[in-house]
Amino acid sequence: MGVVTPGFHGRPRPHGVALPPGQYVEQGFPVLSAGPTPNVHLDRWRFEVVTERGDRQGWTWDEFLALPQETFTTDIHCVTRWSKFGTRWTGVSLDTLLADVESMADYAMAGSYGGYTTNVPVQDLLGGKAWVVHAYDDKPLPAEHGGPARLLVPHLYLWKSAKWVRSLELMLTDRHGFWEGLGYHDHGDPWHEQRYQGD
Ligand SMILES: Nc1nc2c(c(=O)[nH]1)N[C@H]1C(S)=C(S)[C@@H](COP(=O)(O)O)O[C@H]1N2
Ligand SMILES: [Mo]
Repeated sequence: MGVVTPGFHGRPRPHGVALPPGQYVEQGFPVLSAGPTPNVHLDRWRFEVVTERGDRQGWTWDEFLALPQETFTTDIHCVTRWSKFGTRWTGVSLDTLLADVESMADYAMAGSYGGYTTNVPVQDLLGGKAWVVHAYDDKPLPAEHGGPARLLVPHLYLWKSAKWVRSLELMLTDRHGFWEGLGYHDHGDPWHEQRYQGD
């Protein structure tokens, strides 16, 4: 019928089902950065995977864009208690980026241009759960939200989704990233309110 219902966005959400505990729904898209927004030139951009043996596999911007791309819609959840429903992204699955990488590692450290780091279990990066994204709402990802490209692990709190991502280091033993070293959780599952170490 083509009827547009004002104020209605996305699929119906039974009360309490899609919002993790302690979160509220945010209509805007807040920017949370621990430092200045780095200016990353596309001709010098690289994304690199480093294994526990020191083997490296990297992509230039053109090589990265030539990989199979996925466009998907997902909810995101920030530990500062805002959640945003129905965000639309385009990027490359970590399943694709790790397909030819030989590793026994259970842990990964994402590293960003500008120096931010965050640790994520490898299990949370595989199985269609994580991407390196370069478009938001079908437009190039704005720099303040992590452009040219950011990690997106939407089933974990958003601090795990490193903006301006540059590398993924695979590790046999876990280490703390930036916020984890300041007391935030190593896993960060919003459905289990894993906000701080010990939660
Ligand atoms: N490189 C980098 N990535 C980062 C951060 C940061 O400070 N630097 N902040 C994290 C935090 S705490 C959150 S909540 C999200 C915020 O993403 P947004 O600014 O696109 O909302 O980015 C995460 N990724
Ligand atoms: Mo955050």
